[in-house]
Amino acid sequence: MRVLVIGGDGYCGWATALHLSNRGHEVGIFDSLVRRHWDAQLCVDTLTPIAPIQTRLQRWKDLTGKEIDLFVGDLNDYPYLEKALLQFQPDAVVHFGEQRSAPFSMIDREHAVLTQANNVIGNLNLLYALRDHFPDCHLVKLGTMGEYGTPNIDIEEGYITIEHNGRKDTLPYPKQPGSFYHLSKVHDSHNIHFACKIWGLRATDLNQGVVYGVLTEETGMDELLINRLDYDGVFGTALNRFCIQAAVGHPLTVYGNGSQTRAFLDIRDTVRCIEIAVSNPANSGEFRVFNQFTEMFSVNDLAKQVQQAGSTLGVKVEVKNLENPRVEAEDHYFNAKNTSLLDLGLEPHYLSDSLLDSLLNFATKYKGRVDQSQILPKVKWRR
Ligand code: NAD
Ligand code: USQ
Repeated sequence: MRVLVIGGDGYCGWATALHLSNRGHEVGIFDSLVRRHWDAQLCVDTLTPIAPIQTRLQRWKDLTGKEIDLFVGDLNDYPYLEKALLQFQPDAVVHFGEQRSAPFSMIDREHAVLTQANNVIGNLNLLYALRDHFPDCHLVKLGTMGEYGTPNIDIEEGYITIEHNGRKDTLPYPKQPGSFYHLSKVHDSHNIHFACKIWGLRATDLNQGVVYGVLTEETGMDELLINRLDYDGVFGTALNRFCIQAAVGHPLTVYGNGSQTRAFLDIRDTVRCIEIAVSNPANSGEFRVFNQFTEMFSVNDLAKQVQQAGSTLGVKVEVKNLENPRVEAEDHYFNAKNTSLLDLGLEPHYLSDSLLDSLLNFATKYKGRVDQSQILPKVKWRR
């Protein structure tokens, strides 16, 4: 299949583009490279030294003989988007190309507006371009488990059947997101659902949990293919941050009492889930929703596991409970379904000691690049 990966220079997108190319798909990357720019603006950097996108792609070609087309442009530049799609002729578009940090979206009004304009309008542009030129193309859109929030009932995959006053219907699952970023994903989901209904587009919304890990089969093939690994207080995510904190001897930054629970998956499962979604397209007019995660952990569970992995490597890991910079429930019910991708053949990589050891070793290898002043959270949700 011809698969265009939007956001293909990012953490999930880069690993996915290489994986799909390795599996024999014709892959194109569309990316504005704005994430590298946001890092520079915030004075933060990935733990791992990532090569320029052109160098990455040249190395991939030299190693495997496989060519990946590159389109450097912004989803919000509609004429460029149309031109790229017409040139590439996709069968499927995988859309990762958004501002994806909750703290970034909560810095101030400008960052909230930037996040929602970038994400919601970019996605809407893509929907129009598909309607006008590729109505049969399968849109695989990255959503987030955070769209659901933490309701006091089980979380279903996108829809819930409700009986009310003697009548019954299957309706979109209620959304209670916890940041202006997570809200942008809810707005995207609504727009995609509506576009499928009125124009007969086909789409899969992948409500992904927090991704951890750095190595995939492909990105591990060469230093020039190395993936990004964020650890700073804005773009770094929980488990990845904890491993890097452990490697540099910084106490693990547990926000609040640490009982807040989230859904997680290994980046090796991210790339596989996308492959599964691409290979099993939604029907025309269908807005399909899969919950993309393999396990649920509280922040305390993660901290304990990193502590244990540290002790087997002789590293003493301290944990520090910080005042929670976010407004979020800490003690809450959390039980989400994730059977759709498993039914389609996903074989999960569960969080294990060996993964934590290798992540810790990886973090130790690059620890000289860590700027400790970027570890503590600086963005607060409250006024
Ligand atoms: P990332 O920041 O590493 O990558 C995103 C890429 O999209 C960047 O290369 C950026 O330059 C590009 N981009 C952003 N806006 C663009 C635009 N308007 N036009 C073109 N390119 C644009 O993020 P990631 O961690 O790889 O996340 C990818 C997607 O997966 C996001 O949509 C995110 O919401 C979702 N997701 C990520 C995680 C996670 O833990 N990392 C978890 C769940 C969902
Ligand atoms: N947390 C800590 N300490 C830290 C970092 C985070 O306790 O140092 C806590 C947060 O308070 C939160 C949880 O860990 O309760 C998850 O935070 P996170 O920063 O790891 O993840 P989040 O902000 O939810 O965002 C990430 C990605 C986002 C994706 C989302 C999936 O950045 O793109 O959408 O994970 S999910 O969480 O399922 O919505």
